[in-house]
Amino acid sequence: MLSEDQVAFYRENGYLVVPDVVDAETIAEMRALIDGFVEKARFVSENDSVYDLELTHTPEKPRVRRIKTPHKHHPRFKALAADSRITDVLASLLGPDIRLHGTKLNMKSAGYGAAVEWHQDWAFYPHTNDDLLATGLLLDDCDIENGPLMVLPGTHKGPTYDHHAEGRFCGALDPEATGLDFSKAVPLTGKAGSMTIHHVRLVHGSSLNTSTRSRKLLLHEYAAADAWPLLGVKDYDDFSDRVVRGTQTNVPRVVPAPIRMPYPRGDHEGSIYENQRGSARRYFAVYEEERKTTAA
Ligand SMILES: O=C(O)CCC(=O)C(=O)O
Repeated sequence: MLSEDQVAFYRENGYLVVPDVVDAETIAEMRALIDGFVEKARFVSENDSVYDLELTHTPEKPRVRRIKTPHKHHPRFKALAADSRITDVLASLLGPDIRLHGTKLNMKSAGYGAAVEWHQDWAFYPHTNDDLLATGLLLDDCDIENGPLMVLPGTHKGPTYDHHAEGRFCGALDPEATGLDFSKAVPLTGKAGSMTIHHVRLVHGSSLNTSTRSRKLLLHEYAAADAWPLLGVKDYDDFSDRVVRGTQTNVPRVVPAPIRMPYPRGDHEGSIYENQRGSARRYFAVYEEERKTTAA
């Protein structure tokens, strides 16, 4: 459970870092599982439903940028997303009934871990109310050099920015058009086992990993169970199965919040990394090796 001060801080700023949420044994188990996934990426040459590959990936040197929806690919990931060490913390922010919206594991490997441009998760999946957040379980120690998640405090109370380029959804906002002061961004650093929390409307991004250490961040997106997705429910059984705490409801709570729909869809669908290839203006640096590959 969070303290009253932590809840007040989250409501005001839109983020939190909670230390020691999971133990060293769980971290070691997750790392071993991930190493197995990366090893199997040798046999994959293109992005698919499991892997988002770095542009410089080869079978000899497998380079995984993201494991997509890990909870669908291994029961241990699914169990962790429903682990009460995480969901009990979130009950202080979302209420007792909580649904998992999605999961992703962003790898940010040493030497080539790619940046993620500034965006609001809300631009990807608007709901009937905005009681949604994402947690980031730090599977490695994370400091300013290995590409921490960066957030702009208080922006969860502001507008929903346009995440389109040339009329198509690109999953990134135009840093110049927003007038936001990115020098005020706060890096969410901490020891492995800590958990970051950011509100669904908070502007965030993250820079290159310029260190010799990896930065694995296991992201879980959660919604209050009475927040229903405006893009619709494709599979009601799966939707209900994703209630990780409390009970399901078919009575959505509707609260006004600024919304932009992520349509028309972008040229590069599949994950935020693919989406953001369509963004016209970049804020974060790109590795030279990746720049050459994109240009080629
Ligand atoms: O990996 C990160 O640091 C940021 C990831 C993120 O914001 C996202 O995948 O939506």
